[in-house]
Amino acid sequence: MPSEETDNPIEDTSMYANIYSFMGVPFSRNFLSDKFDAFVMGIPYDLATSGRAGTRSGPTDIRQASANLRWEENRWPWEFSLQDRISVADYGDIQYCWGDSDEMLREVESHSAQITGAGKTLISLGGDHFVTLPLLRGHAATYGELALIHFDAHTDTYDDGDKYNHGCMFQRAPEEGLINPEYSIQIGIRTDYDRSIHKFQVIDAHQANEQTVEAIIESVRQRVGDKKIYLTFDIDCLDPAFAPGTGTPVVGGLTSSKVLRILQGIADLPIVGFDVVEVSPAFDQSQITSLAGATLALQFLYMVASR
Ligand SMILES: [Mn+2]
Repeated sequence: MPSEETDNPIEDTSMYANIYSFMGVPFSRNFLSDKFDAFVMGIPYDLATSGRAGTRSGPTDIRQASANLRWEENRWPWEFSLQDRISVADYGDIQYCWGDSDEMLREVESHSAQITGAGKTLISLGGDHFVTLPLLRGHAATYGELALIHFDAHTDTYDDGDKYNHGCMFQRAPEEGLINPEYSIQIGIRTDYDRSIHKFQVIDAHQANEQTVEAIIESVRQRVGDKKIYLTFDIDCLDPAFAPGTGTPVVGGLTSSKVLRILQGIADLPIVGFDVVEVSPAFDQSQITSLAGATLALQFLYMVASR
């Protein structure tokens, strides 16, 4: 993994050769220079998974699937070219001793705090959803308490005291003062949670599938107010038809078309950080899920570029 700036020496927009970085952008960790506006960072971690593991391979497979998206100069339906607006680098993957979740937590928090502290936007590729906890710590260190826009089949507000659990982050994050549930919204939920103590607004999967894109966008805008926002996207928000390659799939989810339209409709909100998590290539078919993950990460970059 490059530890200093190295411009990609290979000018190749091929969809099948020289596939290393996300969208073929240069590898760089030089967040202090003016050269780059945004960084895409991989977190190959799956030690907090409750069910099927495998998300450590997510960043690599998402990068490879992103090659399918390289040829299109103006990504449809955006009416501009990403590289005309912002400059993006691939930060590579976070490294930690295998098995050492505490080191992963420290590394992710440190890198994300430094990148955002330098005024750069960070798009992170999981990894299981537990990686969002140190990402929120890093972003909150720069921006203070955030609103959360959370796409998921699960609320991830469970806390049975486990130290490492990819279902506990949004119980812990408010306790740590990283996010405020009163300004936060969860979309696509279709698993049980304790409604008597739940402080997040929920648009469950049935509601999200019935409501118009415009109505969902309006609910998000109302909820977040004028707070700065972190957006986390568990790929299992999508129906398994659109994202089979994930650890804890739940049927009855959203379509990829609908979430792309919702995201485009909230592009102007002050979202300061993004992640897409829980892509598990070993359970994927024909890279459907990795392509969905890559497309979402590219959508996040276009959202940033559209402002
Ligand atoms: Mn989930």
